[in-house]
Amino acid sequence: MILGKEQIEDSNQENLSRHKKNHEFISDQINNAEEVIKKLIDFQVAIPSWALGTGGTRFGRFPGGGEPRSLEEKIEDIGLLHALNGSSGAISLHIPWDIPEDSDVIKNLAAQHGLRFDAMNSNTFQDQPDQKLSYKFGSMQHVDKAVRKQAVDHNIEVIKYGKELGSKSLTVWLSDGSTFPGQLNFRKAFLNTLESLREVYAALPPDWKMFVEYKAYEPNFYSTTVGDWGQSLLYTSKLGPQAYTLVDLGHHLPNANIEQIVALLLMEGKLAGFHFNDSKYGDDDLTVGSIKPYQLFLIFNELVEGMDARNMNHANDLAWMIDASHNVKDPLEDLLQSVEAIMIAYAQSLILERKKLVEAQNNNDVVTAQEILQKAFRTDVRAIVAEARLRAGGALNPLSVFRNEKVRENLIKERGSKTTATGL
Ligand SMILES: [Mn+2]
Repeated sequence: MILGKEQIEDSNQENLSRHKKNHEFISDQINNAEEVIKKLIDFQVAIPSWALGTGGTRFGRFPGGGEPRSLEEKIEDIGLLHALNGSSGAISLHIPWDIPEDSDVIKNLAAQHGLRFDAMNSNTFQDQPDQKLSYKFGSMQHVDKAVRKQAVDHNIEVIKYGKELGSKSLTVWLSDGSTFPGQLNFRKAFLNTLESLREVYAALPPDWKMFVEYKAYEPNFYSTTVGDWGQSLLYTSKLGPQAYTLVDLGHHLPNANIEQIVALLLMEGKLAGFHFNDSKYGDDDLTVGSIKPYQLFLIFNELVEGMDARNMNHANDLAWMIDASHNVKDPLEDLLQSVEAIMIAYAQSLILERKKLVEAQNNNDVVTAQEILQKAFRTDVRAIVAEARLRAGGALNPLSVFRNEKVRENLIKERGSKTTATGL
């Protein structure tokens, strides 16, 4: 299914006069509205190819129907999102779930939808049907050199697919670790992993980046071999200038100060980018901004401050991606909500009175510092975000267009009600 420009424009016409009022109101309150809108238009969030089907838990999976059956249909789904919000102009692939059979065809199809290929993701956390050696006890950390080599070769193959598609980065997330004390020698596991990562790093094209993602626990519940940002930074520092640490919001122990982690990684020039999601307890699967929107804002505040301090381009110098997958919502509606939450937090951090904040910090004026942060966070910037969408050719209200145009019903008609997308 392809959403026509007229369908979106018709819906925008209906909402236009109310939007104009809201937009004028907010533009009067802040002094950099035009600058914010330009930055919002440039800002694109990559959609992962594995988040387009209903996610499962270990207790079950409840597909909602009309799920994409192929990489082509996944691209079509992301094209729908991008047509609606103008901010989902990139796709991140997981290999081997989404091996492109003909890269040129896939590349052209993506280009037709205005999409580029963001980071490529390898997978050594599952055994594939035709796989020789098992990852049951880890991949790059494995005690058996042959298993480590298999994991390295897989990552090098992922780079090859990425090169064909025009991607410029590889994300390595390892589930390696241990479930019980005594299972693993921590030092040997680290050194094996480092050696394996070095072999993959050596295969990177010169204009590529390698992202090393960390996760505190799950699927291993005693230790994880890339368990936190310190361990990731240790690997990426040893690997070299093309290696960066990737932050996934849901991969921390409860109450971790993620905004501080972000500030320090940025300072060191070692922040790769983000996997956005949210969580109440210890998962990494809920819709961005659904539980802790203030935390999301505080993170964006550090991102903007830190990127500006290094003269970085907000849109291109870091990788922005959603990484969430759960059981109960329409995945496309969920992704629209996540992108909206990201754009709101970004806009709020752009309107923050930064000079005044520095002044308050230098005067140890804690009250004013908090007031400045919360003033930005409590400003309703939705009309600014909507204006950016409108100017980018998207919908003022993406969710209502999605529902009014019966997108899911159409996808079910086209693909059937019993389809299951590859992924989690
Ligand atoms: Mn992730």
